[in-house]
Amino acid sequence: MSDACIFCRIVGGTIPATLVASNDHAVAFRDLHPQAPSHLLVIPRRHVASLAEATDAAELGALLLLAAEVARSEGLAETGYRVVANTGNDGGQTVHHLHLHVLGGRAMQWPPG
Ligand code: IU
Repeated sequence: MSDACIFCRIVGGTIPATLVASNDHAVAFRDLHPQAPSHLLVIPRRHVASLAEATDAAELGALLLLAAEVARSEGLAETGYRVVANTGNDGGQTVHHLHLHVLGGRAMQWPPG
């Protein structure tokens, strides 16, 4: 937990967010600037700076399972969706607390920009 980290503060409840689901390891909430009709972020409760620093397989599994759970609850399981972990500068990561984007509700393009 880091007071300087905005996502740690969302986990701690000192910054508001629209929470949609959680499990022992992870919390899911709506992205403040949605890039698709459904755009959620799934983050570990623990501060992990990025996927490159992740070491705990149970934690990563819990993140992915929560991503699939929120995709189902958003009604995306039939049509499909995208899960993205922007990692580091070239990956486009701007918040340095590991997060999975869950995007759906429209057809995605490939390759991403
Ligand atoms: P990125 O992969 O690190 O670029 O994604 C960070 C995301 O966090 C981005 O989509 C922001 O809109 C989102 N976000 C948020 O939902 N709430 C916040 O308080 C902040 C960023 I700061």
